Amino acid sequence: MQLKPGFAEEYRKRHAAIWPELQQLLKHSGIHDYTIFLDEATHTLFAVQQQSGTGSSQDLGVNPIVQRWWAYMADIMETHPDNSPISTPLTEMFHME
Ligand code: RM4
Repeated sequence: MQLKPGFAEEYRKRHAAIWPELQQLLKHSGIHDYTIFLDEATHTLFAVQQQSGTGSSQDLGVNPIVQRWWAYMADIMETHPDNSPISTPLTEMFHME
């Protein structure tokens, strides 16, 4: 995902206060060990998560809680017209248990 320049602290602050209902939805959807990193040079947000359900956090856009969260975050992120974050799925190149 992509952060707008200058909003790193605001992004961190908002996520430190993530809505309990969103956190509960993510967990109940099988998302855990979810971390988001920032490449400060390019403002790229790299999200990594474990998925024990049928999809990722980005597949939850039909849920009103996620729609409200995406609308809340849209002022500091690069988004599609529906406020969903513009994101690029990455190709796994190496994994070691
Ligand atoms: C991110 C983005 C993701 C959401 C996390 C919690 O900024 O909105 O879609 O899963 O926050």
